[in-house]
Amino acid sequence: MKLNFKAIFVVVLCAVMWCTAQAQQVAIIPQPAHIEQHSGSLVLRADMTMAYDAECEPQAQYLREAIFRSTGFDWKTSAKKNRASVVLSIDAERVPASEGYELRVDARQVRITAHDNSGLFYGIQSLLQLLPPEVHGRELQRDVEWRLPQVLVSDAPNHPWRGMMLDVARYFFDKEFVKHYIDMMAMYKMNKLQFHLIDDSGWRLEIKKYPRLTEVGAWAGKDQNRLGGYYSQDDIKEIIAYAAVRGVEIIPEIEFPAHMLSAVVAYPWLSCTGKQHEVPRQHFISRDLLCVGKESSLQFLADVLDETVSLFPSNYINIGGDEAVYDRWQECPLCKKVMQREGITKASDLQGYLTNVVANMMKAKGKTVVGWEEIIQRGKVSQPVVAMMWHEVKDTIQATQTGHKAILAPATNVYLDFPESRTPGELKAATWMPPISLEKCYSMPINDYSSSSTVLGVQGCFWSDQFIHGTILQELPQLNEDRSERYAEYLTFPRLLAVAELGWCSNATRSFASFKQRIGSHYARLSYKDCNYRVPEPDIMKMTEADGKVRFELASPVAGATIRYTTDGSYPHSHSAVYSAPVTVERKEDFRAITEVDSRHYSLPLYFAPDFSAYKQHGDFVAEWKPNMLAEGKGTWRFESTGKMVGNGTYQLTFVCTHGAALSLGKLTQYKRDEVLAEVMPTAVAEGSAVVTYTIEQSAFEAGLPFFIEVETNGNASGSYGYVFVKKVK
Ligand code: TNX
Repeated sequence: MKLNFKAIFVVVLCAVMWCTAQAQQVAIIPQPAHIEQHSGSLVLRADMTMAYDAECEPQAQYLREAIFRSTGFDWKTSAKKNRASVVLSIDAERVPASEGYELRVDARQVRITAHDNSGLFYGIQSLLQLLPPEVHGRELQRDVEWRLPQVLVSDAPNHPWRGMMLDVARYFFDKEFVKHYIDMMAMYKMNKLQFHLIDDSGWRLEIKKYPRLTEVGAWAGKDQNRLGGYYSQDDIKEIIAYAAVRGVEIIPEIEFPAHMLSAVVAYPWLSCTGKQHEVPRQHFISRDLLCVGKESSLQFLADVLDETVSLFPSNYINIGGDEAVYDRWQECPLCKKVMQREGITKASDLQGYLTNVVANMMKAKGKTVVGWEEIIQRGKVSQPVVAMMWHEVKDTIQATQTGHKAILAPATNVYLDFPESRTPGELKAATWMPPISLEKCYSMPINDYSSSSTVLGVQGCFWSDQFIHGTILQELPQLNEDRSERYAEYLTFPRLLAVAELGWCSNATRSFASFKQRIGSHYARLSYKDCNYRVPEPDIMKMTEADGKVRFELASPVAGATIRYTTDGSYPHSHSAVYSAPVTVERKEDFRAITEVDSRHYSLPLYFAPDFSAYKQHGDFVAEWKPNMLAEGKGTWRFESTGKMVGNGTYQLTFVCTHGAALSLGKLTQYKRDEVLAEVMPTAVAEGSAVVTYTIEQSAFEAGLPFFIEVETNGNASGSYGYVFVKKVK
């Protein structure tokens, strides 16, 4: 037989090219502004060398260590840039955009040229993301070919502010976790950490002039059972230095006039009343504010801010300012005096006055004040400040109209303390707003940045009041180690990657479809970084309903993961059938499928919520009752309504009996945690008592608190089933 060598050669060549192409899929997050992929690659070796300008030293060291840790290659420094295999330089003329970089990989060399040190760090991150995921490993990885595709990336961020807020006040995350969080932000080119150091439930920053802030204010409970902690000034310096190499600026947040009960516990004279409180163990918004009328409390503020800004090199200082309730100021003779002196008529406008005083004080130190949106909404503030818009994106108009800047941090899209889904089995998290899926997070509207923009960028917020002191996490015995930290990661990832892309990319380069495709290979990178994440449910590529049957075509959202499924409504496990081709079932509720990354990491099953379209006129679904939830004769049924009646106004709650015995319903009581808010009788009963409506006037809504409804029931003896719906009518 005569072998056709030419044909064999072509086949082999094609196979090699196909394999290389498969392995070399470029999937950088955030998506670079410009990227050209060339054919060919470069394989890293132990005998490579690095050359760099002296000013690149911190980032060169970072790269050398990252490469050594995972590959074991101990690259030597070379003096000759044209001979070295990796060349790092800073050249602001060649790369004019701030934080920008150019990354070139050709057949013999990697070159990163950046505008500044941040840009250089970002070029290195893109380089690492071009290598196999093992490069992020914390120890030596064996049998990996460290192949880089040949590329030319030229990249710079669209928005100058790409932030995360970490709430270390409600739950104390230790120094190591904070560093890890910063490292993860930096991997995705985020550059600002708002460090929420103070809240009612804890004071976390050592202030030498006021030692009781941390001796007393950092701890809830007593003796060996006390919980909490704080950062010494040395810890802070260590965290700042760690962040600086990674281009992350740390902006300390010193909250006032509300959300600072921990300071009032330490020094009761700070408040108007002087009342002695305890550091709370649950989400709580203190009504005892910092007194604006006392010289001593203003001096305290000045001293604390002085010590804080001399510790943190950032040009910004965040003063919090959210959610104050002004009754105390209204009643305080000293505060009233200030109002008179300043010609202020509303107690709430005292906050604007205080913001101005502080903003002027900070300006003298070369610092700009940042705070929650309330700082520009309570009276006139003449010094330009930066407002963190946490309610609605459209409210940034207020900043434009008053000459301030703004950052988008809307709870609806970028509050990562909300769960991703309503799927049964989802870990508990904040409920005062609906869940935020990865797509919803990614789809936050944001305009492209220009130097005249009001909006400087975007900031994700990670609050920890919902699992303060482990109260929720005690329910998760399987997460025994660092459970709160793992849980914080579960909520933060993968959504942090979406927030990163919102800040980095222009609208022209941002696309959820492309992001979805790129993120698939990032889960492995997160794992090598030892970072927990929420495993996404399988993607439904196509669902066809025909002849009373449903056909599912699925795909794994995680590269390399397996999909397992059941068709009898049971929960899939590690021995369930592996999905390899479309599956047809009779009822879609009976089809369940999970994404299995490994035996310990898998998603929740796909979930199909019941169809409520027949009840549309009653509003949104709140709760469901079944016979086993109710007493046989007279009794009360209690259910949670958190997140269903967001904001003050008039609401109609409708109880619809769907089958079984119609219930007779009596008095309804609404609770905010333990406090009774309303007691009402039905306002309408229809369809032979199967549809009962109540009207509730809500005037005491508070974000972050749980709400409950309790209703008197009678007549479940023969079994009753139904739904509760809510509609806002005013
Ligand atoms: C509202 S957002 C708060 C925080 C809570 C958060 C919980 C904002 C400025 N204030 O105090 O932690 O809700 O989601």
